[in-house]
This record gives sequence, structure tokens and C-alpha cells, in this order.
Amino acid sequence: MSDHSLWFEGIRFPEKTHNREMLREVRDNFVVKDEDTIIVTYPKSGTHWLIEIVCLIHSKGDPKWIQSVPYWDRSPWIEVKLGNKSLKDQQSPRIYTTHLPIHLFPKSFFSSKAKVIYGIRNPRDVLVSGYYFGKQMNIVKNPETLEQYIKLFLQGEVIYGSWFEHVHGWLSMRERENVLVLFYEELIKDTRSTVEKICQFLGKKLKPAETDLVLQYSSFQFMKENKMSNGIRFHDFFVTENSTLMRKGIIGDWKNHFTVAQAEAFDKIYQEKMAGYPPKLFPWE
Ligand code: PPS
Repeated sequence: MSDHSLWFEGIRFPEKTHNREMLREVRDNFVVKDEDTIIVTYPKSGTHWLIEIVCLIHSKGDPKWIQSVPYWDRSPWIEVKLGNKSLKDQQSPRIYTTHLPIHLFPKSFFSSKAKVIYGIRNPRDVLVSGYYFGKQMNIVKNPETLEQYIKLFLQGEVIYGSWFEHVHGWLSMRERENVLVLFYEELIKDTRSTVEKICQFLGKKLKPAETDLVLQYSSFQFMKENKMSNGIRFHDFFVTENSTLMRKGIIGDWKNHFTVAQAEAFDKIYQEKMAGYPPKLFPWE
């Protein structure tokens, strides 16, 4: 029986929203422009939060744009059929989003000055967030239990493939001037400094009062209540009316879900796969 996924270059995608031609087209022929800002993440790493912050920085904290245009038109996903279509209507400077691993990213980026913001989150929290998100969607067939989901995640067989490969690929770009690596955890712990870091990277100067507005309108609560930020594009794919993108928005929820054995098994693989990075690069233990 079909599980509603398609495989492209060893990576699993939902077949309802993606197709191989589009993925190939994006990688080989998508033209990245120097003025573009691109938000790149592995799913469930805080993508929507980054979109909101970048949009608010562009509007200097004025919420009109984020309250009147849905996030999927403000910063469309290039590899998703509908997102790719709405990107065609965007004027420069463009903002767009992707969850693509580096080897499927548009080749034209590598000779451009476009700016990439790569968001990373503790993979254990990514896993828990993805597990609940999968449960409220019928976009692909997901495992029933967390135990099964952990297994799939560690094998890299969830949507968009292995977290480890994704992070290795994108972290290899971290010394580039036009790539900013950000952690969800630093956004939570010190939102203001992280927003200021993004402003600096994008070459935007905001007054303190404008930064206050960015913080206010990109807060979890505000985003949860804003239909243009918490709305669901693919209603048909959601199981319940109460489905939400803004679930908890915290650090360390995995501790409420993993058993000791699951945490140890995860940790063993994590240590093996993440060996070699500088100590303290990742803001989690
Ligand atoms: S997606 O569907 O892959 O694009 O999801 P993504 O946006 O990457 O990640 C969803 C998680 O980000 C949390 N989130 C936030 N946390 C704190 N503050 C703000 N403003 C915020 N906006 C989104 C969201 O709650 C999801 O995490 P969990 O752990 O499921 O709550």
C-alpha cells in the first residue's frame, strides 16, 4: 500500500506536495538572485518563526504585511509546487524558504551573493515536534508510536531525510559571508540579540522601538493568534480542525517524551554522527 511519499536522490518527500520534476528543476535551473534572502531549515526547526522575523525586519516592525498576507506567499517554499508558482509573482528583493538539503539546493546559489539563514534546532525537539505534526496530518503515512518514529528519524527515512546529513551539509557552509547559522535555542534564550544578529547580516538598521515591534509580533502567542502565520495552506491534508503549527514553542520538550532507553539510544547515534565539531558549537548538551 502506498505511504504517499516519493523518493528523490535517496530522500523522502510527500507526493501530494512535491514531484521529481520540480525537485530536479529547482536544483538544476532555479536562478538565485544576489538580492535574495533564503530561509533554510530541516523541518520543525523554527522555520515559520524565522520567516516572521525576516518579514518584520523588512517592514521595520510594521505588522500590516504579516497580518494580511499568509506566510506561504510572503516566503514561499521553492520546492513545493504551489510555493514555486507564487514565487514567480514576487518582486526583488525576494524572500523564500526551503527545507532542502544542500545537495538538492539550487546550484546557482553557490556562485551568487544571496543570503542564506540556516536555522538549526536540537534534533530531539525536532523529532518530537515532527512526530506530533505528522499525527495531525495525513500528508504521508506516519508511524503510530514515538518508538517507531525515533527509529525512522535515526534511519533518515522521515520527510526531507536525515537530520544529521542536512546539518552536516549546511554547516559546511558556515564560514561563508553570505550564510548565517542560527539556533532555535539562541532565539528562545535571547531573542533580541538574535534578531539584531539577523538585522546585521541582512544589512538592515532598525531603531530600538522597531526591534521591539519585531519581537512583539513574532512572539509565539502573537503568531499563534495570527491566521496569516498559523494558518494551514493544505487544509485537505489536516486531520482535525484544531491542527496547529504553533504547538508548544519550547526547548527540551523531548525530555517529556523520551524514555531513558530512548534517550540513551539516541545519544549514542548522535555522538557517533556528530563527532568532530568544535565543543560548544551546539547549544544543547
Ligand atoms: S515546519 O512545518 O517544518 O516549517 O515547522 P517549523 O516552523 O520549522 O517548526 C515548528 C516549530 O517551531 C515552533 N515555533 C515557535 N517557537 C517559539 N516561538 C515562536 N514564535 C515560534 N513559532 C513557531 C513551533 O511551535 C514548532 O515547535 P513545537 O515544538 O512543535 O511547538
